[in-house]
Amino acid sequence: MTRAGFIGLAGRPNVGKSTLVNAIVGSRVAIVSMRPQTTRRAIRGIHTDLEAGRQLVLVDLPGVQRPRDVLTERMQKRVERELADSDLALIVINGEEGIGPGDRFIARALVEAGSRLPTICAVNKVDRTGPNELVPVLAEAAELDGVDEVFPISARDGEGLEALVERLGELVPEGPYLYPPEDHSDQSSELLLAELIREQVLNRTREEIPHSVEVSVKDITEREDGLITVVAEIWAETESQKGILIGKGGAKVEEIGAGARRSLEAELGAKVHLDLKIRVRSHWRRDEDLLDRLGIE
Ligand SMILES: Nc1nc2c(ncn2[C@@H]2O[C@H](COP(=O)(O)OP(=O)(O)OP(=O)(O)O)[C@@H](O)[C@H]2O)c(=O)[nH]1
Ligand SMILES: [Mg+2]
Repeated sequence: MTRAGFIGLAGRPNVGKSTLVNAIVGSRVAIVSMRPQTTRRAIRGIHTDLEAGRQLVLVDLPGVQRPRDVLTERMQKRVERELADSDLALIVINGEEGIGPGDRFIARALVEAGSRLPTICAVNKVDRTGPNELVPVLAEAAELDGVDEVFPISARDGEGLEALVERLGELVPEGPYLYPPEDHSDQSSELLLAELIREQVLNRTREEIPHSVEVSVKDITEREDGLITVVAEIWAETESQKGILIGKGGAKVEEIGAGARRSLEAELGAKVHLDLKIRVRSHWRRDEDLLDRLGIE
């Protein structure tokens, strides 16, 4: 009998949830940045171990936060819904910073949601902590409301991941696979490519720009000689943001475009021509219909 289940990832922004999902899946399904609130949708990363007969569906979620606008409100609601539908909860903590009120709030909220999921806590970024700092964090993590077990890990280095995956595999229920074993994610290629472009924007801009930008892929076509053309739009909320994104003499958009093209080429394993336009869509973060269409629901 195989085992398979949904594992909802909960944690503050920036603790390394998406990095962890990519590391367990073994391929890039979710984008990562040093900015908080990188993830906007629920992305399912799929790890299937045919030999062991188990499939982990890791639901990467936006970091838990206090909503500020329709976008973040939707993100927060999505987190709650997804966790309620999961078989297990995986709370991710930043071991370098230690446990704070935000982490306690998340643990308590999971318990109060009532479903009483088996809850594992992963203390991440242990590559940044010395043993003397780590021991008290692990002890505090074990004391968090509802937490059953604690695993020290480094999503970046891979330390501790085998033990964590092994345990998650034991905890998911018996049942058939939920996705075809060869799949890594449930995202469309349009969405994955748009996210890879947005990742370049996040890593190459500052202040309010990362939060104000959304990317939409309009078209992907492959020529006979293998060249893939990707047509995409970067949306800013104001003309002044658009100006920053374009940069002096177009320098910024060129830099973003070059980085994005390399990232798309690595993902697609082909030469890419990226047709990138910057558009203003005022208040897209508050436009309910648009957010629906973007799959941020
Ligand atoms: N040193 C170290 N850095 C890490 C590790 N895991 C993640 N990071 C870094 O932490 C930052 C945030 O990582 P993400 O995976 O985007 O974090 P997240 O929890 O998904 O963030 P949101 O989507 O904003 O909620 C990035 O700069 C990562 O490279 C780790 O194990 N060690
Ligand atoms: Mg993330």
